Amino acid sequence: MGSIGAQEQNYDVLIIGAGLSGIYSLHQVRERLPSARVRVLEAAEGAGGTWFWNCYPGARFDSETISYQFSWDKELLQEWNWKETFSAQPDILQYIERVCEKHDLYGDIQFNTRITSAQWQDTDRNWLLVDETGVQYRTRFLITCLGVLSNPTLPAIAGIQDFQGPSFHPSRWPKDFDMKRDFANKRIGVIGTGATGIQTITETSKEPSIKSLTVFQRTPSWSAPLRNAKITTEQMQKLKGEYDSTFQQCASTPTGFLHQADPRKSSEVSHEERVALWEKLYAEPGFAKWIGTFRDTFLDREANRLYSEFMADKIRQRVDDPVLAESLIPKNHGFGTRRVPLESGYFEAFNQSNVHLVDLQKTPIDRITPNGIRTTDGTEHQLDVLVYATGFDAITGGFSPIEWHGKDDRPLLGSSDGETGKRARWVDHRPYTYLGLMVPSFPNMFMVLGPHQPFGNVPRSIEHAVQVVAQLLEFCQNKNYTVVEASEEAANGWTEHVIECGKGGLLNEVDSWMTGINTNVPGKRVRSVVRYGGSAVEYRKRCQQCRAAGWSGFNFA
Ligand code: NA7
Repeated sequence: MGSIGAQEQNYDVLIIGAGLSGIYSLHQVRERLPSARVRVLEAAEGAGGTWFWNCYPGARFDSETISYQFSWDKELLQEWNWKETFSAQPDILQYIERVCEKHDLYGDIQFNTRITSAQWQDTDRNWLLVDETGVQYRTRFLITCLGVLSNPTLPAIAGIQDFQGPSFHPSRWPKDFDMKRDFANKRIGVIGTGATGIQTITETSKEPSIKSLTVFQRTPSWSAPLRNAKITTEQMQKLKGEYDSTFQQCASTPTGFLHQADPRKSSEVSHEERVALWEKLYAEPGFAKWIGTFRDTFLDREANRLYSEFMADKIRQRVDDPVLAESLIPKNHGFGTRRVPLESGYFEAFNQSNVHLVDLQKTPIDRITPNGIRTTDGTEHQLDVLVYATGFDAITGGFSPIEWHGKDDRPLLGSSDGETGKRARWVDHRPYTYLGLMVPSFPNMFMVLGPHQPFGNVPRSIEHAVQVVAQLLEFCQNKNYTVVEASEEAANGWTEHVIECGKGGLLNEVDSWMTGINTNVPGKRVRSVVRYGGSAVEYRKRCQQCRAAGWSGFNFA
């Protein structure tokens, strides 16, 4: 690949982020463009992205480990022994560190480097990046590996700065945390009951030395059993022998998971047959109960209502106090229309005398005080520690901490009621992309797991996106192209297609991070289609067609 300058801070390819996307991008760039000067810039002090940051108690995969690891290193697949069906965060991080060591990736990853601005330089045909200390980096090509859930958001609640005890967002959990030492005899409060809150709450509730745990719930979640188990040596050997078929199976399903929907509609079968399938799924580990149910469950309101009622009864059976059980059952959205958090004893935690639920629909938070949380009924819930499991500025939000200037100085993000909104490519966080890989006006800037890509089984989506980006870079190198940019026509077509794919899906009719909502972020209060709702198989086919047609939809110079 041609050199772009003599100074040390000049690169051919820069990658932002050293999570799974970033480290595999580095590996692919090295493989396909061996002479390229490539570097990963990472804000954290270690690799792993999501799995580096989210070290809160209870953090673990709720997708099957076996299908949720990298598939590209066959040697490592045979070497690595997983301990559990759903791996815990420390084990995942250890695995990622092993990937980096084995492939000697650390030499090209620069940690503690937080990029704050990225500007396209039309004259030089490169990107100028600046980090928070003012150091500049120039690169011909830029691969953003920013993560879908990397920008944590604290709740927009009055008095948050007043709380005197320790407080943290789970994705910024103290690295030296020790549950026995730090939570012993403490009154702990958790705001938020999404997947993160549910893992944190369940794990914390199991610690016998805590004084109390108070859960502040605005919207209950349709949580269901994870059913984790240890993997024995014999089981691991067997799993290793099946990896080819495991990944083939993932490649054949719409979500990239091993599970797929039952081909029948719920209306086609009797009540007994429906319940038989639901009971079977409920007893299975992982997302079987979300993805494996009747195919109309997330398209047809009545089908969804029936399944939701079945799931509501399961919650009722697990919570001793019937009034409390009703508070824990979602009423404003159906099962699986938001991401289903999987748990290991979450509902039973509320049967403990030291675990309390504050239903914020009945008594909203008035403010955070120095000693706890005051609700609108005047009660002050006394707390020693406060956990804000209040989610992320998801998907487009990963791009927010960087000030983007594309071609003609166009911003990436802007609000419709501000000056920037007039020119921004993603007005009010509504994505506009081609294949979720590039944005017009942002030449040479690629996205791995950007908006408009399928998210399902994340490592499967990452591997595919990274390979497409690396192939496109290889194409540029072979043809001596120094600029590649998605055309407006292609981006219009793709954005329309993504919106079309989302129609009729119940998931797109519910507020959640998957529909672009975050009530704590101004400009994220209106739903938008942020992820590709078609099947991952279809997505890959479309990328393949684009490539086969000489990368149609991209302009080269
Ligand atoms: P989520 O799923 O976005 O959940 C955030 C939770 O925090 C949710 O229960 C919110 O209630 C609650 N929340 C947010 N802001 C507030 C305020 N201001 N007051 C009270 N409650 C609030 O984030 P997670 O981190 O749990 O999970 C994100 C993904 O990570 C997950 O889907 C997995 O893929 C991994 P709300 O529902 O908005 O009423």
